[in-house]
Amino acid sequence: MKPPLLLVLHGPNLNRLGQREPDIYGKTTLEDIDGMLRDEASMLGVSVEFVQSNHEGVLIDAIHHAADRGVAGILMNPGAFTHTSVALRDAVAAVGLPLVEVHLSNVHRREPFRHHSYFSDLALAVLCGLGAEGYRVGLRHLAHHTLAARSA
Ligand code: CA2
Repeated sequence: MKPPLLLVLHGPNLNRLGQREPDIYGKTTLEDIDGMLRDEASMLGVSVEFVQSNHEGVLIDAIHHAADRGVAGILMNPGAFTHTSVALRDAVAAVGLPLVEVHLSNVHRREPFRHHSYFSDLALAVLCGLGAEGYRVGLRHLAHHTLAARSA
């Protein structure tokens, strides 16, 4: 049997990680995070694919495409779209894939407009404030959930 395929989605501006605002987002680059997740995925027995986009429609298309290809779950940091995008939320709800939401920073310690997420009530789990480690924990949770669902 083929290993389950998980999609990691990175929202707007996350391609600049490690280049600015290290006090909030840390010094780790997006390439570092993807590399760490690739290693973690091979230990967990899952495959991973990565998409980063600064464009809402590209992220929506990636979610639709994931469902059409039999992707088993999504690990997503929607970036600022977390707080603004009904359209991206609707895409996640429409495909019904298991979602884990991750944020590098603790959004609840920040400005009030970051306290609401359009995704949290759809998510299996929400991780925030753990920095890059949150992605690792999130991937692990999603992999265990997916593998358990498959053998049920
Ligand atoms: O804490 C997170 O992971 C966020 O999702 C990051 C978003 C922010 O809008 C959310 O409220 C919380 C912003 C990502 C911007 O990333 C940057 C990276 C380097 C330099 C500047 C921004």
